[in-house]
Amino acid sequence: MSCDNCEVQYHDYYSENIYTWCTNCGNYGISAALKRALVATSIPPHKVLLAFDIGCNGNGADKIGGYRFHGLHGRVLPFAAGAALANHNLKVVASAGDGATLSEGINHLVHSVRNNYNITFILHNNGNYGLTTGQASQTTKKGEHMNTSPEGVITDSMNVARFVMELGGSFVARTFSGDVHQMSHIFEAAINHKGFAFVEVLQSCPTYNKATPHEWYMERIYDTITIPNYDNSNRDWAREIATDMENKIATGILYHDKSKLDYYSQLPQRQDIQTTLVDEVRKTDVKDLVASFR
Ligand SMILES: Cc1ncc(C[n+]2csc(CCOP(=O)(O)OP(=O)(O)O)c2C)c(N)n1
Repeated sequence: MSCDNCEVQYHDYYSENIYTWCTNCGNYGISAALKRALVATSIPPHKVLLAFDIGCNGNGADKIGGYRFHGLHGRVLPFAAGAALANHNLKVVASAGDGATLSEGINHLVHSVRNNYNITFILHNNGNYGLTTGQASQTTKKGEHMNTSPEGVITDSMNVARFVMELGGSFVARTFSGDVHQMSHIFEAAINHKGFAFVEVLQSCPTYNKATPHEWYMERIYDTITIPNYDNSNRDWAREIATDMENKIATGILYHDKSKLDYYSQLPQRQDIQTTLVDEVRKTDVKDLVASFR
């Protein structure tokens, strides 16, 4: 569908490709919630770029309509940020695993948060490197027995939502792959946020992460809407509730700073310019420049 004013429907994001994830993988729910959020925000497929990292999460790249990119492990964020800066008429939603994001790509996470690029980032946190068959990641629980740590993981697990808050993230949410309803609403809010919207999805991995199955999360998660008078513009409060990852795990939009300006909006040289960088490059004749290298 390429009509700008047509009503966006769920089947506009349909893909005929067959899913290859394991039975009960959290990626099914995440993929469905993303489609629902794109429909709810009335974004037609030709107005969105869905950028995927490498991993089980990335195998969702051809299971959805729209412009899609499937890149290098750990590098989805610089690609997504570049696309958003070059063409701010496109909504950009990037997805990646915890392995990619918190190891090879952690520098990109840090600077994407700091720069507040106008993108939505969905972290598929299944607590391991799924596609390469269950090595420990930075969010694997301490003590868990994994393929590369048969005696148990000896390092502390990382609290990534708190990490992003400490970096000054403007939108920090946490949700659960088993709750498509909550995920859809959070993705929708993230897409509507102007700036870097970080969404951690606690994802069950039934094949390789035996410590935190679907049921483990079901017994522990709660929604911040159940906290009386919870104010998600209060960063100290958000930090406090984001800390516990063992007993009572907070989900919802944990922190939201609506006043922080995104990167592009702060560039004085781009103020009042209606064209995108993509338009401008298209209009530039580079023949002479190229000839100068011969
Ligand atoms: C630069 C690079 N490093 C490593 C790999 C190998 N590799 C492919 S998928 C993967 C694990 C992915 O784990 P994660 O990012 O957590 O995503 P998941 O599969 O769990 O969704 C690795 C290490 C690669 N393809 N490219």
